Amino acid sequence: MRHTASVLHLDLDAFFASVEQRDKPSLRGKPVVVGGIGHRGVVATASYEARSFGVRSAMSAREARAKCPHAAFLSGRFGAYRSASRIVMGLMHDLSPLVEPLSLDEAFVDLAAADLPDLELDTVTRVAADLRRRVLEATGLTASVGVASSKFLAKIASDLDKPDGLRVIAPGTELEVLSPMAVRVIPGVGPATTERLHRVGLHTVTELQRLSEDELVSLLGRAQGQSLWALAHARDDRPVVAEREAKSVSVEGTYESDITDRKLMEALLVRQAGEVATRLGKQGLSGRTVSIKVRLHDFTTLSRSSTLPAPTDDPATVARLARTLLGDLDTSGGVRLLGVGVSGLADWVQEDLFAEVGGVPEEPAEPLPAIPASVLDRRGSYPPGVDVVHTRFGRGWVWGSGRRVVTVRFETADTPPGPVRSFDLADPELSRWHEPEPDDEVASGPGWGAS
Ligand code: TTP
Ligand code: MG
Repeated sequence: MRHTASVLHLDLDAFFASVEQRDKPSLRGKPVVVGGIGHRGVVATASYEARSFGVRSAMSAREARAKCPHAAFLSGRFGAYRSASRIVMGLMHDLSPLVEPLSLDEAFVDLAAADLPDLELDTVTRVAADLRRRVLEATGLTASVGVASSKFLAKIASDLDKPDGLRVIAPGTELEVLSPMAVRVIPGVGPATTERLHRVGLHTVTELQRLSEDELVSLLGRAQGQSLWALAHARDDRPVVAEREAKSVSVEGTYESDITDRKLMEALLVRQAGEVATRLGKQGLSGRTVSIKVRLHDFTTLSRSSTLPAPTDDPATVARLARTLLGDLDTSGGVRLLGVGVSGLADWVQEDLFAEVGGVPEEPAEPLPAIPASVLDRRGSYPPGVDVVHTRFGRGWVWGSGRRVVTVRFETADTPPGPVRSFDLADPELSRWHEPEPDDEVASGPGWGAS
């Protein structure tokens, strides 16, 4: 714990749903649910209006529909979420070189590494308010911000006035804020530990504080007991760790219907590996680390990577590693996104690498299936919420589709709520519209480009 409130935590409010309300004026102030909307779908997030009906992240779409049948159920637009995230992360980097992203919509900023006259409460409060204002101006999204003397308290603080809140916990008052809270606010206290603590009558942090460190260790084991004891006393010295610069070249694809056929997944990875290798070749680059990214039907996103002894730009090598990495993942529920990336880039290739090291498994003998055109062609597919453009009516979003009819609401972030019109699914004047992404073939971070 520091003597100054110099750790800032920012978390965007109802992130995916807020991006949807920003870009779809007719949904502002209304219940919106984003996630897998099919029969096995799971809610990724819900707008605060939908939350008031009891809709929550990770709930099944079916339950969400029962609780809030009049909500707009949208399938998600990751390109739009990614570009909003990039802008917000950039604003935090403008403030301090030490930014630690936790997810697309959440990060810690170390204000002690920022160029500020001092770290007095007035100063950090002004800086936090400025940051919230800049985020709103640049993205149209509200962020909740907390500032405190440690990561743990800063994260608690950002939740205190959520949504659209700002809370600064003055150094010296940490225990006042923390003690009355429920034990589950402590990182590492999940449902199982909460249940265990409840069974011995421990519900609040105050109650935890009455136990000695040894008592907590005997209850929960050494590692968890010690960490819980420290956090219950607001002791947290974890530093803000800046994300490492990780240049990469990557390709990914999202698929309209979940892919369950393992061989088809492998065929898609092989195709993407080829595209990644082509991009590497064009830029005269090679890389040591091959990664795959898999988003399951319930929006859980997994990644796996494997590092070679020396850089490669060989499509077959990238493909073989990607297929091997897929082998470690349980994809039986189906996947909606696959991606292949190469990082650890160098501007040279070691020739004939695997003749020497033999580090990559042999190509499996079984041939892969051809990829059906329908998997790759998204032009004729209109899940609810996606952006479209009509040659005469302009830009809009899919309100619903079925029985060969697509219904579109013609509006964008910059227009008033717009009219709804229906079209034949095969109408040649109607097509999907994709936000132009910045040139991120060589991107910072995981840097997944679109395929
Ligand atoms: P959160 O910050 O946990 O949630 P949120 O931003 O929607 O709402 P708030 O912070 O106001 O409570 O997660 C950020 C985004 O991550 C969220 O908009 C959607 C996505 N997400 C999932 O895809 N699945 C999940 O289970 C969760 C919790 C979030
Ligand atoms: Mg959030």
